Amino acid sequence: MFDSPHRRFNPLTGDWVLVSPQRTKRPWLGQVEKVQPEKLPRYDPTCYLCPGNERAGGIKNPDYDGTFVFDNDFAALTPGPLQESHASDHPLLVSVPESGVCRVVCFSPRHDLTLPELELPVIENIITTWTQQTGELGAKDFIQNVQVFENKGAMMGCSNPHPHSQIWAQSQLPNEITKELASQSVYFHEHGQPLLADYLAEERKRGERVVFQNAHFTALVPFWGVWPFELLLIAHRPSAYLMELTSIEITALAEVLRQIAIRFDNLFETSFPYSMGFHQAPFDGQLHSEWTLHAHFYPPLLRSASVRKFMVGYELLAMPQRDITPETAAERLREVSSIHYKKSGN
Ligand code: H2U
Ligand code: ZN
Repeated sequence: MFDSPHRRFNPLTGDWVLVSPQRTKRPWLGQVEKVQPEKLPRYDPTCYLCPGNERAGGIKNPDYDGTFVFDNDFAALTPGPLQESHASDHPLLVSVPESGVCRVVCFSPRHDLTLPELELPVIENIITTWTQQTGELGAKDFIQNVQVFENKGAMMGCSNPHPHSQIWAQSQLPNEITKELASQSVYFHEHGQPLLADYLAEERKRGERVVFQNAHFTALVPFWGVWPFELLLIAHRPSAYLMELTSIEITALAEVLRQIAIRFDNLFETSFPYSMGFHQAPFDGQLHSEWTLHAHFYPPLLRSASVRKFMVGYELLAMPQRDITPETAAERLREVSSIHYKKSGN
């Protein structure tokens, strides 16, 4: 059915992606090299995230033993209610003020252990920290959106290998949330069901794009995925915010996150780079029955630890394009071992 070029529609954003399955057979002239992973120490005296070390600006980290949260020393947003007015003197030169809070969340004191290498209770603790932070920041009267995300790997612009994530909370909705809110609202209005709940039910019935699932979450390669091994992680129970998760659901989410990260690493036997983040409903005091808590994983690697997908010419100028189909990507992620390659000694 999907052997020839076609477009697929992303109902969450309204965007289209061009899929060219016939191109996966084209000859590859580039190098496919094995990248030797850098062996990191448990503690790095030069790391600004390790316990007890000094950060830029002179603040000293505590001797933390769980997660560690701090205000980003180079925050992209500054807190407080919007003050100055940006009255535009031309309709084509529009700007509005923005305010917010940026934080960094270290996963654990260990400089050398990434998400797939951490034990389940440590991952549960990370989720609990994201949840508490979301609750605290979302409750501020000048905050409308809380974006929890992780950039993993130098390829994704991550500045420090010490495993950490970030939270940017801001006073207005960013582009992706605006698009997803509009699509989910229209769908809910027309069908009386959340868009992602209906999508999830269909994907679980079909199974071909599902990578891993447990009783509370499903990770799948979305039908409209753009990146080769893109994943969408969807909550089974209708929920709009991390704070709605029960302790059982937090454990289930930790298991799915761990499984995704292990399978990613095993695919090319490398510390698999990606940007991931949770999409929660706006913090605007409204009841968001249309929203389903979910996370997106956008990994750039295509065929080895060093060969990545570039979003360049056609993608920048026209629309996203992919060769390997979401169905093939899902199959590959299902087939790899569920035990981390470093642990299994493969
Ligand atoms: P990455 O997740 O992209 O690596 O970003 C790490 C963040 O850490 C980055 O936003 C912040 C940078 O501003 N940072 C500090 O807050 N303090 C420091 O001492 C260095 C980096
Ligand atoms: Zn460190």
